[in-house]
Amino acid sequence: MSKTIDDLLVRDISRRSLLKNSVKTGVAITAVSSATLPFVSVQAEPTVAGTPGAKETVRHSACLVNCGSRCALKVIVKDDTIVRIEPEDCKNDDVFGEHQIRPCLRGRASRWRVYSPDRLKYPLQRVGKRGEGKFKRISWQEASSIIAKELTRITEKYGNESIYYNYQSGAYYHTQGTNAWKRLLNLNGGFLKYYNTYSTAQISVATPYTQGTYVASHFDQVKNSDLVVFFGMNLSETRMSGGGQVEELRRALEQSQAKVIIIDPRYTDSVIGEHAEWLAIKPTTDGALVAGIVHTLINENLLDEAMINRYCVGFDSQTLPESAPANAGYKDYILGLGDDKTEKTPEWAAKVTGLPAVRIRQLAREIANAKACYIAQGWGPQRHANGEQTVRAIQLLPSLTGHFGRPGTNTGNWPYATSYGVPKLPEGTNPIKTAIPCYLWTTAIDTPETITPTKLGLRDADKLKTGIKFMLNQAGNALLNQHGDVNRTKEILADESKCEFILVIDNHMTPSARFADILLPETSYLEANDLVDNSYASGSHNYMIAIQPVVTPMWEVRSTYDMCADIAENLGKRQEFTQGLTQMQWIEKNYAEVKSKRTYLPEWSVAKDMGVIDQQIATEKQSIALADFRRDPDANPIKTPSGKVEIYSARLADIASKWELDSDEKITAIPEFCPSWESHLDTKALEKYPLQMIGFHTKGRTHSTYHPIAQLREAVPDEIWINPIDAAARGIQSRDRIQVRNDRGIIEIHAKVTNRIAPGVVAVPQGAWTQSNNEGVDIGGCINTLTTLRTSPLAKGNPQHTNLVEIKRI
Ligand SMILES: Nc1nc2c(c(=O)[nH]1)N[C@H]1C(S)=C(S)[C@@H](COP(=O)(O)OP(=O)(O)OC[C@H]3O[C@@H](n4cnc5c(=O)[nH]c(N)nc54)[C@H](O)[C@@H]3O)O[C@H]1N2
Ligand SMILES: Nc1nc2c(c(=O)[nH]1)N[C@H]1C(S)=C(S)[C@@H](COP(=O)(O)OP(=O)(O)OC[C@H]3O[C@@H](n4cnc5c(=O)[nH]c(N)nc54)[C@H](O)[C@@H]3O)O[C@H]1N2
Ligand code: SF4
Ligand SMILES: [Mo]
Repeated sequence: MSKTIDDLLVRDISRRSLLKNSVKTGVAITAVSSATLPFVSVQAEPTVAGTPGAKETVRHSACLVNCGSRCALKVIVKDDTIVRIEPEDCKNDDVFGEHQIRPCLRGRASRWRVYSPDRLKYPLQRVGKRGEGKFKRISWQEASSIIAKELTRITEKYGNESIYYNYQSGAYYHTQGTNAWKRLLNLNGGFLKYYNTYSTAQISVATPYTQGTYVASHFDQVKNSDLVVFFGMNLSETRMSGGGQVEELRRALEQSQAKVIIIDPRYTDSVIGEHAEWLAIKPTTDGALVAGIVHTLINENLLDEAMINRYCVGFDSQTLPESAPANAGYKDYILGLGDDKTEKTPEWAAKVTGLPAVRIRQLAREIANAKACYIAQGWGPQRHANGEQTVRAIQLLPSLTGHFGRPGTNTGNWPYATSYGVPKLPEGTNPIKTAIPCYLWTTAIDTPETITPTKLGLRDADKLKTGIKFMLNQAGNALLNQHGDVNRTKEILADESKCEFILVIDNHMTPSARFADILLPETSYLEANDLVDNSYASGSHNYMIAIQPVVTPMWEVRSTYDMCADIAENLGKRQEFTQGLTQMQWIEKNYAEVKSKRTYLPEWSVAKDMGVIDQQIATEKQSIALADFRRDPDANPIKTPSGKVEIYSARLADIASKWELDSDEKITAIPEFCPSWESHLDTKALEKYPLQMIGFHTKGRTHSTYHPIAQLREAVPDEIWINPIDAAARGIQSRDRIQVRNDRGIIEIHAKVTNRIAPGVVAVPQGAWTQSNNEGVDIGGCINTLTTLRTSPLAKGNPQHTNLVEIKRI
């Protein structure tokens, strides 16, 4: 008889284990109806039962989610139960680098993730239709053997290129998780690769054409700036850690008191936190704003063209490559001498962007007259259908105005972190070289023959042999929730003749987990051992944290290191996988490697119980991007073919002539503004769906992680932001329940009527768990029910912020 997850959680547990677990956590027996599962589940307060007089002890962990930060957690435990979570102590909060790596509201709430009724407790095998959410409990031995058999069967039948490790970012372990799985798959002969990420597809593909490599100055440099211009950069929500960039920027601004201007369709928390001026731009139009700015700079003689020609090619016709047609430079484009014969005056830009022409002119003068202007873009502006153009246009501004390679300046990009340098479990080498853009995995299941190099960006092969047949989804919810077009994705996944096997490993019964054939429960990071680096967004601040299980891992949850070792054994490769080491021994080995370079560190026997072991700040030299290039561009060329900033890219001109593009798509040699499909300039689509809808990364979650925590849902409610003008036209008030629709689906969500969003634009916090009602309406309010599987022209990246919708009150 098939069983639902309710049966498993409630009825299948023996009375004995039920009692044992409920004593331990107080929540294990909470019933979770599968009908309400993806939504907010009722949570019970973990009760501290057991030994009378038990003492509180302190244990150390870290929050390993993908918010770019990495916060140390001081966990107060009593009788093997987490009582509360505090920030770690610090040496001296006044000193940058000795300061507190303060966790945000999510990290502080993470005991609720551990004790959530949605926790996966045992290995499960699907018994109903795929996606239905019906599973039976199996043993770890059975699970390992089934996985090894399927891996062997599918590899033998279709080849290793049919095995796929899906994009994911749920837990940045060093010795379990991703590295363990990839190590296992590599031992099995490899797997189909992907390139890009859901975060930065457009910026990572477009940047090399203009700047050679992606580089940026640490925010610390803002201490030397007098002006800061941010395009869609919302550090106050996306970098909330005390060990992250919001803290670095705050300290730098305190020193320089620089003026901050933030260009964003929303008046974000950062506008408030940075005392900034807000310019409410329409989504997808930053490239037009840049053009309007450059028009003013030319018109008012504010550019040093000799300087520009020293560092850049393709601004004017003098520096165009030979292959370029006449009048193909950016200056000609701006002055209306290019193909489109349109002068990019501030008045032209005002019509496109929604910003006043007078403010565009003023902004140009402010940037030109600044002593050191720090220009950066978040990744929201590029997560669009014309994102590549936006990226390159913003990158032009520092080059044209000379605000690069000097103290207080930047490159137009968002800096990463200087990492501390903690090693990871080696992945091994993947013999398969073929790679697809990560957003196209659904296409690689459904219509693999359509993925070619010139149509959909296939790399290192002319076509795919079979498409994806085995899907491995570890610590990710992009099998459904975080991917585009949820309704279409469900159909593709449900077809068992296409993708034949789906393995999911998670902590929670997420919308993706429900599509698993085998579903495995991993430890949460509060139950794991590891040694971890600061993450990619801590800026110049870098550090190393030892994490330890703060409580005994509950139920049958396990580290994926041990799971992979067992599967390897079934494949006859245990020794090759482990090299005779336990996970703990790998951790010790990694520490020894770090200590060999930093001899001042304590012995591991001491370090393993310290939580934060060491904190450092990058040197000034590491902090200013392009400093050598600025000083002497001939001696220190950047990594473009010309060695200079390529405003005109001959490589892009070549791609544009060879790739197959749709009639509404464009790749151009210079970063001209290309109106986007499904934007306010797509007049045909606009008739049916008159509002532009963007998503944003909310402080209430990290993507979909932390979603089922009721306290967070109450503190940061999921609401769609609507301007009062658009709300009044539809009779909508704050807290009204509304439907948002387009051809791909319908979601329900509460309204937030606010002047904090530009008219004509609505914004939905991304990451809410999708949940369909009987009519197919997503009452969970997941934005990806409305997003598209179409990709951007050059990067073939996810345009998840480019959507047109209509809304109505229910
Ligand atoms: N709290 C929290 N923090 C996170 C995450 C999270 O889920 N929650 N996710 C982490 C991850 S993995 C990533 S990749 C980063 C994401 O960081 P980003 O990609 O930068 O975050 P977004 O919120 O998507 O976009 C940033 C801002 O861009 C604005 N924006 C959207 N479209 C446009 C446009 O066309 N032009 C301009 N000028 N602005 C635009 C949005 O309103 C938003 O305020 O955040 C990381 N940090
Ligand atoms: N519409 C829209 N969609 C977006 C975005 C957007 O801006 N708009 N942003 C995109 C971006 S930038 C990103 S990076 C992706 C992120 O997408 P994902 O990488 O899928 O991130 P999460 O949704 O946080 O899913 C992480 C999963 O890991 C699980 N997890 C957490 N800890 C552990 C652990 O220790 N072990 C295991 N096995 N599992 C664990 C969590 O329960 C969760 O299900 O989403 C993308 N999707
Ligand atoms: S979600 Fe990010 S900022 Fe918040 S505690 Fe975790 S690592 Fe720190
Ligand atoms: Mo991301």
